[in-house]
Amino acid sequence: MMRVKRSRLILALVIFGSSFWVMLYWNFASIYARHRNHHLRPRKDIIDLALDSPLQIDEEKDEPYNEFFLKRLGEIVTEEDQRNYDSGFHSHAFNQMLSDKLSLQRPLPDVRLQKCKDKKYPEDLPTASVIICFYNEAKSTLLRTVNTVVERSPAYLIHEIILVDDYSDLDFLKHDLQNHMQNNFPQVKLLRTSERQGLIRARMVGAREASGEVLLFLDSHCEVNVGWLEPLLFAVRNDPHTVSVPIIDIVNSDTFLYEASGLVKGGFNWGMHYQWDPLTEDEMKEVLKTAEPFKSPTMAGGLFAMNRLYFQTLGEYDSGMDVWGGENLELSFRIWQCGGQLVIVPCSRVGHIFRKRRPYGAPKHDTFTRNTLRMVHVWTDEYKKYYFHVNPRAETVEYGNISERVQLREQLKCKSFKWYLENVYPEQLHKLPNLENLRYDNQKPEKFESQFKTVTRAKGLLKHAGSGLCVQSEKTEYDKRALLTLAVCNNAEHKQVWYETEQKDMRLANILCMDRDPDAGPYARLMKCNGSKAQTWVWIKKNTHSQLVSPGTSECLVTTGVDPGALLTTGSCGDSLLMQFSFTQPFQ
Ligand code: UD2
Ligand code: MN
Repeated sequence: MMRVKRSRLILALVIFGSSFWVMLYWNFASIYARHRNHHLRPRKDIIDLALDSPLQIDEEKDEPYNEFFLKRLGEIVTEEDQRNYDSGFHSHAFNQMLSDKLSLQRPLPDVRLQKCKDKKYPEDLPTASVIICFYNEAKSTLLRTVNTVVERSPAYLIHEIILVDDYSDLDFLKHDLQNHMQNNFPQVKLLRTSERQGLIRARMVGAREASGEVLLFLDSHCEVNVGWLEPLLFAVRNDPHTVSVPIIDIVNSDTFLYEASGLVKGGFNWGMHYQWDPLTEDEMKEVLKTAEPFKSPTMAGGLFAMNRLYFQTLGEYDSGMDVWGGENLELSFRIWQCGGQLVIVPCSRVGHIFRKRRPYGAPKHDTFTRNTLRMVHVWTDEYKKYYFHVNPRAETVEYGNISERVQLREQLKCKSFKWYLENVYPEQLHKLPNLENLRYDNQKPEKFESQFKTVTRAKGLLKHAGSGLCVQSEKTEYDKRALLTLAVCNNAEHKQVWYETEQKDMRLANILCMDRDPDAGPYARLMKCNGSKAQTWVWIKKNTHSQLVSPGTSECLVTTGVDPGALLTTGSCGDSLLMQFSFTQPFQ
């Protein structure tokens, strides 16, 4: 009896012992493998081909997405560094000097939800024609876009990569790119427009040349992340009328740090600017639980996958739209109103360099407004009044002939914008601007011609409700970029007396305009009046107080504090006391 028990004990010990060692080995092996993957380096020959002075990276110590590494790499030591840095920002509005030093496929943090890492996709996914349009893109960012697509996608799913050069004039793009592609990326087709078309028509050129089942559009300064492709294609395969969008992570335009974006969906404000909206609590719970695609009212525009034939039958893009802007909302509304759907795929992550300004001009002035007008007139029905309400200047802007697009809408038997708002974007229905209850807290407009022939509607002190202080500037005529501060109210014309004009700007002493241009710095300031959106202000009356909204961004004027000297800026509108103002009669 004892003997039997003892031998069982020994057997158990042996089994336990050996499985312990096997497990230990597996653990180490997988940690090692992960470690190696983590330091996965791009093929050196690819780096060498792409960059004039390839970067030496110590694989074990340096991680190109690590903040300290990037800081060190981006250090400006010599005067030449400084010149490169400046000229890079000038031409591309990002840190080209740093980009040029990074490899074409640096390791990126895998920022997917844990659930995504376990998902499996069928092998018979549709193939993709990746379409990348560019105008004067920097060499390193363009090649990094192409290279990450090639290296981070299963080759059999990439039917082709189509580059559309929208009539760039940079040397490398004009002369060497074709050869470079032939030698290094044979799956790339390079097309050129015969004159500058703008990104919207350039994409149509690419799409018409494509023959893959799915069109996959990318901007020319992206880095696709691990596993990006399959979930996008899977969503389209399951329903060809579904258009899928990855989560667009942020490649910081100055530091090139890769930052994960939150789980948000696409919306818009009544200036018809795209905006990111939070998920509802239920949506968020569901996404965290399943990591499945979720519906989005709009898309940012640059990155999406769409069945090629569906893109055609849905009317491609509006070819009357120029250069930049508006096409993303147009396509979003068209998809939803004409029977399709738009989803964001949380398991697909693509980094994109978000820039603070666009580094290129347009042959025609302000294409955003013109394109948006085309969209508004075709798709938004009676709701267009809200657009004109926040953007009154647009009423006089010419937008060309839209009859073909109106016909398209009829032919596709698309639903109304009311249906869209009620069913796809109900949040926005609750936030309609109040057309009646605008401006003027306590006075009737008083009309008179100013020296600039603008019509003044009201004149007064801009009083901050929270502090009882008034918005003022010390120096008007002398410093055209003076900041605005809170100060004890007084009647000094050149410091605190504001004139609100028919053009909806706010002029101090009827001379300089209140301006909130994010490119000019973090605060509101005085500037020479120029009729821009940054100088347009609209009063919105809330229950007990008023807010001054900048319709360009839909943000509200807000103070940084309640003491004299606090600065003025803008921020997301809310109920904060710091955002409450009144326009009161002077001299009281
Ligand atoms: C966003 C979109 C962009 C587009 C735009 C609205 C993302 C990440 N980006 O602006 O794709 O939908 O909103 O129109 O959602 N380009 C040309 N020809 C031109 C001008 C630009 O080919 O005349 C290229 C450009 O090189 C780039 C792409 O079009 O690859 C988008 O331009 P962008 O990066 O300046 O636009 P972005 O990201 O500010
Ligand atoms: Mn872009």
